[in-house]
Amino acid sequence: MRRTTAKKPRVVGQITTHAARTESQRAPIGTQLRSRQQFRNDVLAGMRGRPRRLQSVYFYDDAGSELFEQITRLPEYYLTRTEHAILSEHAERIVSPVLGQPACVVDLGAGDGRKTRLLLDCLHGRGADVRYAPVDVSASALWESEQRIQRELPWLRVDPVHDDYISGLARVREAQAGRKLLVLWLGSSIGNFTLTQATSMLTGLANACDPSDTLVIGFDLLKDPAQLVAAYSDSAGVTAQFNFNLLKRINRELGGDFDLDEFVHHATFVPDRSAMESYLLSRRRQVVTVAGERFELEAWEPIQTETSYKYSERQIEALLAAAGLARTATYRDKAARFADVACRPMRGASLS
Ligand code: AVI
Repeated sequence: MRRTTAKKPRVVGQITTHAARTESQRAPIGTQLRSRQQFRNDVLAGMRGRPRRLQSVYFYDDAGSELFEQITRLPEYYLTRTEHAILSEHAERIVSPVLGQPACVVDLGAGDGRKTRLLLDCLHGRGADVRYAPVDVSASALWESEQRIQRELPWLRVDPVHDDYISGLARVREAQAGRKLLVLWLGSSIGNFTLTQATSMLTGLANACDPSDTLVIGFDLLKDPAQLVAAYSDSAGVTAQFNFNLLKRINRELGGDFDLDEFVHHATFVPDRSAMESYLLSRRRQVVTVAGERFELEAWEPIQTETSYKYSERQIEALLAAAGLARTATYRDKAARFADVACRPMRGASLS
């Protein structure tokens, strides 16, 4: 469970203000702090549109974060397990670019930290002088990852950064001068970004790094749609609960009156978008009210709640090139379900 109680994290960096954000609808998921007002505006705008859409960034309140942790342990949700196995098998090679001089592992959205720990343990085992900088817009998530990692790896110096990913990384780069960075953006988080968002995020990360730093990005790969649909429509119904939690949150925080029994969770693969798309379908014709505004839904009308893009090799290549990143290594599982791709900023870099 995410804790909300108090000991304040020792934090480098600053909170990005809401006022500074003017293009919230188009800003990348997970890269900004969002107020209640912003939540209300985004939900109302999304419900007025056709097709109706709710942004998946709003899944992650305390209950949603807990449900996501449960999803990562489901038999059908192969992503987390597979990436963990890849990192475990290739840890030595993955950390090798930062060996031989002081290093800092930067974690963009740490999650429960199990995967990052593998790499930190490996660096420690090789006698590396390493620090750890988790970056997150959520103060409670940051506090939790700091506490957890300090408990598990008491030897480690942790320098948390409360900020969005791009400016957080730039602050780490400055604060950790003289250290090579190993920047981790794991878990297929990039899959919840459109191609445009992913390109601008990676470009921003590339520009925030030195050419000698290394980024490792976790991509979920294109595969048999049957496996994909099972992963997003699990038999225990946890992903459905995760999806419904968004309606609960709207009811609680925005005075909504969604009747959860009147909606169905639906996840489908869309080949021409290389994406899994998740929906809530209205079982019947009904009127729902959010923040005093009425919405008339037809029977079986969809509300889209999430897109999870899946990548081919060619798409990864094109994305990295567009962002000014050069691939230095690719680590895959045997069944080619998932890939962790290591890369470096191209500007003036020698890729030795
Ligand atoms: C966080 N993100 C990468 C997950 C995904 O696979 O798109 C969120 C998720 N949605 C349903 N299950 C997991």
